[in-house]
Formats: sequence, structure tokens, C-alpha cells
Amino acid sequence: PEEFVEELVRRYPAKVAKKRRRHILVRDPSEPQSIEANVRTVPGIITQRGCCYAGCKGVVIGPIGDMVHITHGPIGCGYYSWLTRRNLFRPRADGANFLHYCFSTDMQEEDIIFGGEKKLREAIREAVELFRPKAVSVHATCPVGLIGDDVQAVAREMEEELGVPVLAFHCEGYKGVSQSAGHHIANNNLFKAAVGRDDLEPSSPFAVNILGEYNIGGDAWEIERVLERCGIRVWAVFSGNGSIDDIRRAHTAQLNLVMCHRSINYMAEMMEKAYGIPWVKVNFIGVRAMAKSLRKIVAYFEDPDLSERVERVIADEVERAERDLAPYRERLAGKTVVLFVGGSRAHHYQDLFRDLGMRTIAAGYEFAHRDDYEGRHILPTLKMDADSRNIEELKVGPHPEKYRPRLPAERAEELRRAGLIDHYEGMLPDMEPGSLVIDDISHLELEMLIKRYRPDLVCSGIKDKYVIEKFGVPSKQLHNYDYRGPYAGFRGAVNFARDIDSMIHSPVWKLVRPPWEKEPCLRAELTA
Ligand code: CFM
Ligand code: HCA
Repeated sequence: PEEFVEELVRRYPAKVAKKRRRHILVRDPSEPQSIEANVRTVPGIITQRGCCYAGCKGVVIGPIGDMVHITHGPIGCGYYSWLTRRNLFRPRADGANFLHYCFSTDMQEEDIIFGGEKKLREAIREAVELFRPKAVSVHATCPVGLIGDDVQAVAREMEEELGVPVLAFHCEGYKGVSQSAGHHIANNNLFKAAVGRDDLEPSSPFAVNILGEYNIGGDAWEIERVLERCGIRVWAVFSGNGSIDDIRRAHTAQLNLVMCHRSINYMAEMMEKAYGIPWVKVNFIGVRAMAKSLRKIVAYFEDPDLSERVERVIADEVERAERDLAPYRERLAGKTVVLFVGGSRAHHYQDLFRDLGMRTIAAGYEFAHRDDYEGRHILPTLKMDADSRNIEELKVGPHPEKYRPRLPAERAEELRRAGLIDHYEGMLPDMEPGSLVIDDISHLELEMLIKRYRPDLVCSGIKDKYVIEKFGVPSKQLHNYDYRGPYAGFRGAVNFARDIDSMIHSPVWKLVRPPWEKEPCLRAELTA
């Protein structure tokens, strides 16, 4: 693999090669390894990354179904973020569900020249009059920042006029180096403007919030099914199948479960500082990972009845899942896979592939930070660069009335030392020696990887799906699940095995032969 890495970067000009080299490593557990991440992509390289607006509106805020989310900008940004992520939502008692609509101010040339604030005011008024939502969000796109519209001032003004909370996000696409900046901006404002506003207490002593679970293809519903069976109450989800009402009272839960660390670790930290709620890193993808995560929750609560009940549920669910998985495992064992996805699934899905006896030979994130690879213990050593400094870091202290430590200080310290709370190990320790780790992989690198290793499956996104399949290799979208799912939890694991088995064993891959392999697509003649 070392040689292959050199081969990969040799294709670039020297300066670029030097940069890219720092984003690639061959896993070697015998020494502490570090990787470059969360820095600008070299211009001209084909990356899978998205923008700050995508991370804020598309990822963190967009899934809240009973709010109206307005994209302030030209129509393209709103249109291309309209339902493609498949964050599903079931309306609550009031029946409100605005996710099927696409709200945009549809800025025109005139608005860019003379300013778009007037149009934004009108859009908020119109949306509130027509739909009467509980809250509105406004998301700035690139041109809004360039012309200097003050979306926050408009939001304050409209909030006063209409009596409906309006949350404005300065998440212009160009802020930061990827979606990741948008996550942080979304976390900040959601924390300031929503969390802690309603003090309703849960009736269950085992009330948890799930942070960083977005209900893609119904994942959150399967997770909730299992947790409820265990007697664990899901108090609020940030933000899959999310309601703004749930988020406003999330601070009364006993524990935060962090699924996607990358997109929501800021919220977990702020809620702990302000309200005293610790967090536990979980992974609900894969049979063994799901069981392990449930046992982490049990270890936190230390309640014999809960523990007994959870063990009963695990035994029952695992038995059923194992029985259903067995035929697929037989057909999938030994197959190889490479995973290049966002900021957490490239790690989470490795557990599910291990359940199936498949080997992850290469993996990487599009936009995760070094702590998602190497673990949170490196955080104090991270140096701030200009791009990160652009994103506000909220100063949060204990809430004067609402701070309530959930654990006695000694026990909290003990759990922290044991790595149960406030801890994430990152992806690297889970990777096999000799496997490849590539951050923000380019199309060129991915193509070379496929040619060299011929994996049985590539897990990635829409931007490269068809490039991969033209090589005769099946590509599973791990973002929107190729319009299927759920894949989380015990039943999700079985759905996933069934779906990838049918892809990998489809006879079609042997028939794929791109036209240029049969005859040259371009012909030229050299003349004197
Ligand atoms: Fe977290 Fe996500 Fe992901 Fe993400 Fe995303 Fe997504 Fe993703 Mo696409 S929040 S980091 S910004 S798990 S939208 S649901 S699939 S890239 S790996
Ligand atoms: C985003 C959303 C995305 C894109 C998926 C893809 C998603 O980053 O803006 O590239 O296939 O999950 O929908 O990550």
C-alpha cells in the first residue's frame, strides 16, 4: 500500500502532491498516526465536498419538520437542497409538516444589486400568514454575504412583528472549507434560540436525547423502536424526525447520545456546560454496535431493572437479526469494501461490514476533522487556522437557574476516565493494519484505487456513483441509501445486507464495458 500511496500523489504537480500526501495514510497501529483534515481542497481537484449552507440548512436545521425553512438566495440553492437528503418526518398531533415544500426568496439580479432584505421580509410574512408555523429559519446563501444583507436584523424585526420565532443563519456557502462550518453555525443558533426555552420534564427517569441522527430513510424510527422497547425514552432527536417543540425542552433529559460526532459535538458540549448533561458516543449501525451502544446507556444509568430489560431485548433482537443475516453473511463474507462518506458514516458502517464478514480496505471522510480520525484526545493540540477562526465559538457557562449536574462529580470523573462519557475514539483505531485512510479523496484518487484494488463494493455519494459503476463496480450511496433504508438498528442491518447482496451479486457488472475499451472514442492523425 505504501507504494500505491506514492503512485497516487505522483500524478499531481509537486506542490499539490506534497499537500495531498498529508491527507493519506496507511494504517499502522504500532505508532500514533496523524492525518491532515478540515483544510481547503486544492482548487481544480474534483472533491465530493459540499458547502456551508448545505451543512446548516440541508443537514442540521432542515430536518426539523414543523418549521418553515427559507433559503435566502437565488433559486438554485433551495431547489438542489429540496428533499434529496431523505430526512423523513412524521407530523405530530398538530399535523404540521413543511418538509415537502421548498421555500426560497428567489433572488433576482435586481435584489443582488439593490439588496434582498425587503424581499426576505415579504417572504417571512407570506410564509407565516399561509402556514402559521411554530418557528421560521432563514438561511443565507453566497450572494447574501457578498451584498451584505443583514438577515439577523430582518429576523429580529419579523419576530417582533409576527410573534413567531425567526432563527437566522449566516451560513453563506463559501464560509469555511466544507459543510462542516455550517454544522457549527447551525449548532450555535439552535442552542441560543431554542434549547432551554421550555422546562417540561420527562416522566421517565431514563430520558435521552439523540444528537446527530437525521432519520435518513427512517433510521431514527428503528432506533426509537428499540430504545422504547428497552424502556428508554427518546426525549428529543437533533434533528431527524425533529420537532422544534422537542428541541426547546431537550435540556431536561438525563443523557445525550451522540451518533454523528462531526455534525453535533458542539451542541453536546454546550449542553453539558450549560445544563450539566453528559454525553455518550454511540453507533447504532450494525448488530454488535447497536448492542454495544445499548450497554453503554445501561452503564451510565446503573439501574438493575433497566439493565435486565435491555439484556432481554438485546438477546431477542440479536437472535432474530442473526438468523435473518445468516444467508447473506454466507454470500458476503470475505468481500472487500471501500467507504468514502461525509464525516461519520465512513466509520459507523465499518461495524456493520464486520458483522457481515466483509473487509474495509480503505476509508475516509469528506470533511471530518482530525478528532474524527484520531480521537478527541488530540483536540488540545489542534491549531486554529484562519478558516476555522471565521466560525464563532460560543462562550458557554453553567445556566444560572437550569444547570443541574446529572452525576455526582466523582462518578462523572470516573466515567470520563473510563471513556464512557464525553469521549470519542475516532475511526483510526477501528481500521485494519495496512488499510488505507484517505481524507477528502479526489475523483482521480478514487479511480486509481478502484483500478488497483478492484473492491467488491464502493460506498459513496451521488457525485461519483456512476463514475464507479462505469468501472463495473457496484456503488452504494451511503448518504441517501439509494432511496431505501432504514439501515440503522437491528432490522436496518438486515435491510442493508439484503440490499448490498443484491447489488454485489447482480450479473450486470460483468456486462459493463465502457465504449472506450472496445474502440477509441477519439481518433487523430498527425500530419506534417
Ligand atoms: Fe453526520 Fe450525516 Fe455524516 Fe453529516 Fe452529510 Fe448525511 Fe453524510 Mo451526507 S450529518 S457527517 S453532513 S452522518 S448529509 S446524515 S450522509 S455527508 S456521513
Ligand atoms: C450534502 C448532502 C449530502 C449529499 C450526498 C451526496 C446528503 O452534503 O449537502 O453527495 O451524494 O447526504 O444528502 O451529503
